[in-house]
Amino acid sequence: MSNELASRAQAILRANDRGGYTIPTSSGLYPAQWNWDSCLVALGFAQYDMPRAWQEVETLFSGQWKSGMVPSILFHGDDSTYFPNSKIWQCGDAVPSSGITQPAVAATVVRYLFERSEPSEGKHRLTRLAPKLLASHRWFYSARDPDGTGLVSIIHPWESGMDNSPIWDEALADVPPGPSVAHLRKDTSFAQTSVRPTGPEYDRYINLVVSYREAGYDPALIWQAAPLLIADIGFNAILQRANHDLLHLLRCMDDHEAADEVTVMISATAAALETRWSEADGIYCSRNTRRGRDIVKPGIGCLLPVYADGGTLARHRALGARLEDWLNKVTYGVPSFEPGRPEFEPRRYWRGPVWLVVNWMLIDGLRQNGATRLAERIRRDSLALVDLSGFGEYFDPLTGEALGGTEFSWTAAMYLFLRSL
Ligand code: 9WN
Repeated sequence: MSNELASRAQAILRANDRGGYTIPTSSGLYPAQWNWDSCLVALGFAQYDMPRAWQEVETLFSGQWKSGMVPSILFHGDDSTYFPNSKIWQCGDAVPSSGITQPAVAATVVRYLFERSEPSEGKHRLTRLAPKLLASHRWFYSARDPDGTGLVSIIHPWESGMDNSPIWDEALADVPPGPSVAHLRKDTSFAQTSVRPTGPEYDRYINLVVSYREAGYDPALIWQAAPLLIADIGFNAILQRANHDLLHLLRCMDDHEAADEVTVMISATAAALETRWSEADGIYCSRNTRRGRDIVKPGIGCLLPVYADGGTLARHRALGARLEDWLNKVTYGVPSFEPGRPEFEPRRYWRGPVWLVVNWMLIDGLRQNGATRLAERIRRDSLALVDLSGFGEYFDPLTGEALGGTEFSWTAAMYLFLRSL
């Protein structure tokens, strides 16, 4: 572990700081505030500047919609190098934003900050944030699980944060492509086309945006008509973990009524997650809610119940064994999709590359479940990747090469955070 790399990581966070929020990379690829990036970046700031860590999350919540939804992107400034930018989305209550959300890591991060802050400072910050966190969890269940199944559905692959995972392939193929947007894409000017989502995927991503814009971003209309609706295991596991952390925070504040409400969410999701375990496949399966079909594909999200703490110990062991098998097939873990499968592409975005933010979730979950040796293996791989290739957006699990955007905020933050563990 090098102090020089830690200084570089801090320099990246400084360079990507836009005053109260951090853009994912200064390369032009992502010139706005992203939801889960910001929360995870706060874990990096927390290693040396706690007020700045809090501020990152507070700025994100300044863009929360009245409905409770926290958008996936807040466009605070010039967004002309991004497509689709605020002109395409045409929404946002307090701040121009996207009209969809991202994985619910905020409560988990706020708990981390709270537990490491000076008590009166932590309490002061939490008192302002807790009602917002609660509103966002309420929104997840009311807007995205109106039938009360215990599992929320995403309406766009971008909501998962794992944009082009093979998990979405079938559901995305059902989405009409709409007009080609190849000439409007900006991402491929900043990163190689071969490591980004494909043209047909992008056309559908944008066609989904247009259909939600036309529905006025109304949750009820979207629930009825969304061309893509998926109850994803990874997304629900992250939410469930955040439910547990939110419950803890509410108890610390003696807010028993709100704590009871979150307990109900936890019970419903815990029961529902267990129904998604497939003994035959040895994984938790996502579900195509729109089609009423299981998605039996081993993406990294299927391992995240270890982080949610929702499964039984036996299943955690099975997940650990599966994870170890993946690690034995690559040089650096953890690949974002099971190696050896036909869909596995080691260099293409969420179809195989390693992402340190998900590595952290697995490390944390494994440690909680006593699998410290495996957790340490993933932590070592994560730090070694940065040592070898720098602060890329994601990494080839076979060669360790850094791919996508450069000088990436969440990779820098994870380096600082993981070296502290
Ligand atoms: C769409 C910012 C974001 C991450 C996502 C990652 C990628 C955006 C894009 O970049 O998604 O939200 O345009 O490709 O998949 O996880 O939050 O870093």
